[in-house]
Amino acid sequence: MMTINRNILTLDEFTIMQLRGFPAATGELSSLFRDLGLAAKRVNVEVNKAGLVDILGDAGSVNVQGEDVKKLDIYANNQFMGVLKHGISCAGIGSEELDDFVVFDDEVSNNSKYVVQFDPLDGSGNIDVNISIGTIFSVYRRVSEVGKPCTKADFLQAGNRQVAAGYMIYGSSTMFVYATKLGVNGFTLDPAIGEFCLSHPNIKCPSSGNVYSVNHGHFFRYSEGVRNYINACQKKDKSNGGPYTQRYIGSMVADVHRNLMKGGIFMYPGTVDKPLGKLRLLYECNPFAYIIEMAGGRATDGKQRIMDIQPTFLHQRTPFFIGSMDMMNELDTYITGEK
Ligand code: P6P
Repeated sequence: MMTINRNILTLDEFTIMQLRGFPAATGELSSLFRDLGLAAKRVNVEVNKAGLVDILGDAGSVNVQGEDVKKLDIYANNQFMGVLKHGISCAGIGSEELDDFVVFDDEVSNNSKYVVQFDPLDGSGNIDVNISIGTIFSVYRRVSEVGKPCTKADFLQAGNRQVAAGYMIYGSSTMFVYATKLGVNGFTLDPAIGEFCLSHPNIKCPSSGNVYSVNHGHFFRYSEGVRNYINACQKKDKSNGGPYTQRYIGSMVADVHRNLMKGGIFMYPGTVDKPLGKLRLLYECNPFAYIIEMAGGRATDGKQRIMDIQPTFLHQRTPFFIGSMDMMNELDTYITGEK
């Protein structure tokens, strides 16, 4: 682990310092994080004033998910796509807001090493009621030949091939949290200087916690194993790691961020009518799965490691369970029927 001996270390300084130990590093990944940080600052400005200007409310359109699209979704999508297209590191993107992958196909982009999948503004249904929302991203090294346009194969890699992943949370403060094989680090935006500053170095997810996050409204549509685990959570007391608290904001970035920092489990199970659940594999589940594993936790679809799922299309969904190692291991015993 790198020794931090500065009062303020900005995102740019940190990423450069981290990669100093890798002579082969070209600086493209540092540049990618700088691009993402710039877009996040721009989105943050609009999120912070969403109630003041007519950026709120439906844009009158419906996205590929069939969901009403808020104007901020479109704005955020365009900001992230713009900085990545005009940067030096990204050959193409996949976005929740776009029907298909986007190959940038210009001379600089075709010579870029990475592709990025992102959900530009997750939890956007909460924009109108001022609940924390976020951006989620996932970075892959392309498998296609550099120098040519990237291909679908670049975007349909399993999550275990991610080289980085992260999220921004636009909440009481705005944070940029990202993971690489070197660990998970959190940066808080200092509005006074317009920089993301290292505030949470070397984040580790507590091996257990007492928070469980799930939408109880779907309870009777979950599998028996999941229902049994939820019942067990409600019966916890001091004798077995409880009592537990149920916390569910309806904004995954906020729920998972809290559980990452304090310990806990977040569940978006499949249901009898929607066996694959709601959350998308490529740009919601894989990134958080990478982050939680780098922080010492686990993420599964109830049967297998999320990052081992071979994607088949951009918007595919998966049941999603993520959190502290011990809590995830206990969940398994209910899903497999041991308990
Ligand atoms: P439900 C937001 O729309 C989102 O994708 C996640 O951020 C959130 O955790 C989930 O959906 C909430 O879904 O069905 O519980 O309202």
